[in-house]
Amino acid sequence: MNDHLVVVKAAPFNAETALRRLGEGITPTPAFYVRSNFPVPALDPQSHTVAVEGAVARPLRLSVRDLRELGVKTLVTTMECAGNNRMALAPLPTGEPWQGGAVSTARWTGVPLGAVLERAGLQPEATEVVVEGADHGRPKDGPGDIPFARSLPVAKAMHPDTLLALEMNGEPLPADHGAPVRLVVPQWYGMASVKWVARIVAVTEPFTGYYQRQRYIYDYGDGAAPTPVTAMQVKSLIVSPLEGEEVAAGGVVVRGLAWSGAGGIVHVEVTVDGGENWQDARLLDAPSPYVWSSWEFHWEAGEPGRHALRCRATDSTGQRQPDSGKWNKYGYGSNGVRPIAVYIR
Ligand SMILES: Nc1nc2c(c(=O)[nH]1)N[C@H]1C(S)=C(S)[C@@H](COP(=O)(O)O)O[C@H]1N2
Ligand SMILES: [Mo]
Repeated sequence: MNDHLVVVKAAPFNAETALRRLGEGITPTPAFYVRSNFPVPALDPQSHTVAVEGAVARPLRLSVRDLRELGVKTLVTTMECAGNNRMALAPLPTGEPWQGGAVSTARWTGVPLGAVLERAGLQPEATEVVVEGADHGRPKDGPGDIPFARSLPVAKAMHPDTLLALEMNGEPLPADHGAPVRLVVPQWYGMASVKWVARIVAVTEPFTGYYQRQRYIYDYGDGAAPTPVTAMQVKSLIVSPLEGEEVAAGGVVVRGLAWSGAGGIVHVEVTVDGGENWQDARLLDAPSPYVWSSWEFHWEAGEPGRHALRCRATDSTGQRQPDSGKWNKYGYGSNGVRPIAVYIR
């Protein structure tokens, strides 16, 4: 598609951000990763409507203009696909073979989903809000032709920062990212941020759709009941130097990113000696808890040859990135520490 993205699947189009394009706070829109389960539905922003139904006092059908008139706000969030770094798990689980680039950050402008639910008169017996996209298809092990749909607990749906986004980085949403309206759920893995929103249904029973119960679940294969994938786990990565790169001996600035769906990053450590010593990296910014932090580390690059660099992050709740991500059947939440090989000339 362009030199910012590495294609993982041509149709439906799925691509991850080239690692050399990560690192600026906001990811330029053409470099933002794309993850779509089905072909992109062609929706006309002039005539498209969003139905709001189920356990509400006043069912609604809202045009994009009606939505905007409810009042928009803008926020910046980091979004990561739950399958990001699936390739790091062994044995490799089924699913798109994502390496590390299915994570990006954008500035979103939209209407709080809560404002829409309030306008519709959300009833007190509602427990979840199902958001359905206009895209559909037949997953191999699925129940036939189904739309992409996920539910949120009412509290998350009513959170003032859960947005029905109309704009991305100051422009109308591009088709691949859910035009003309998508959900943006800060701090949760990307599957919650339903694109091409067509229907919002307040329900009084737990939602059992395919993407709620058969996919985007943690199934550890130990016989325990699978649990739904929700918040992003703590993770960090090195964006410079990159895997395989050669650097001159002397002072090298190692740069990277770190994020967590549980809140801000308080600590990033780096090891350049095979894990004998972990040293603190310097956090360069303290953005909102919704946004990745960038960090840097001064490495005195000495002996010529191959060196393994590693980083690990700790978030404000004390969660530290594990040495290896916990294997699960569909390969979600893979947040283990990943060494990269760098060569000193
Ligand atoms: N309607 C719809 N919404 C969707 C998806 C989808 O396949 N269909 N994929 C989800 C997943 S798994 C992710 S990670 C994010 C990706 O959003 P992006 O393509 O804008 O990066 O969209 C989510 N929303
Ligand atoms: Mo995803």
